[in-house]
Amino acid sequence: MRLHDNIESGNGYKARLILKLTGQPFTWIGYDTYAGETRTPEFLALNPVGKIPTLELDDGRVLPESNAILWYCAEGTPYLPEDRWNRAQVLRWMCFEQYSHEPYVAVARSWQTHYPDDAARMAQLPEKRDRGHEALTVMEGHLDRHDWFAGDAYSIADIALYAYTHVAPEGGIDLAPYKAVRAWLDRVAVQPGHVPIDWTPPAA
Ligand SMILES: N[C@@H](CCC(=O)N[C@@H](CS)C(=O)NCC(=O)O)C(=O)O
Repeated sequence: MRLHDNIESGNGYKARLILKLTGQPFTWIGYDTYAGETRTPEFLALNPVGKIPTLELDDGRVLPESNAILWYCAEGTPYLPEDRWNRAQVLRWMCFEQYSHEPYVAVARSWQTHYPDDAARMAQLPEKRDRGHEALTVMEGHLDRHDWFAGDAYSIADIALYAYTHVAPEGGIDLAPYKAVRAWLDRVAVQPGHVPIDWTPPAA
């Protein structure tokens, strides 16, 4: 498999982490998304949305969307539960991540890191951070009563939410008020096979 990716990306990290945890070999191909490298005709032929992560299977099929990649790579492994209710919980938290978390927590990080001199973006940053805190408050409420997001085990729901939560301070979102979230981040980071966001597979 070939993973089209960007090393800073939390969405890309989800794919890197599940491939590493499940021991699936892959070739890593990096793009500078800020320089428009995913908007070339060649890349758009691969993924018309023009975004990483994009997973290219050995038979030529192409799977975009980080959470779809998580699902595909985790099928048949302990990272995707078999129980019907717990699978629905995985999907529920992944939808929450894409609609109520990533657009704020990830965007605040991206803008603060890459566009600190862009007055229009900086004017919107407080609103992004506020919405990020709303998402973290929801997570704190869940993690106050549970160790994991879906059922009683580490799953791709945790990976989906870990990817941008653990780097939220890079977007000016302080995690100090979220004790249960911080304890969960620590639990994720000590899972066997865990790798940090800037890990890439050794070159073949
Ligand atoms: N919903 C997508 C979002 C992917 C996404 O936003 N990718 C960004 C990097 S994190 C990207 O490729 N941006 C480049 C561009 O839009 O040109 C997913 O979860 O994979």
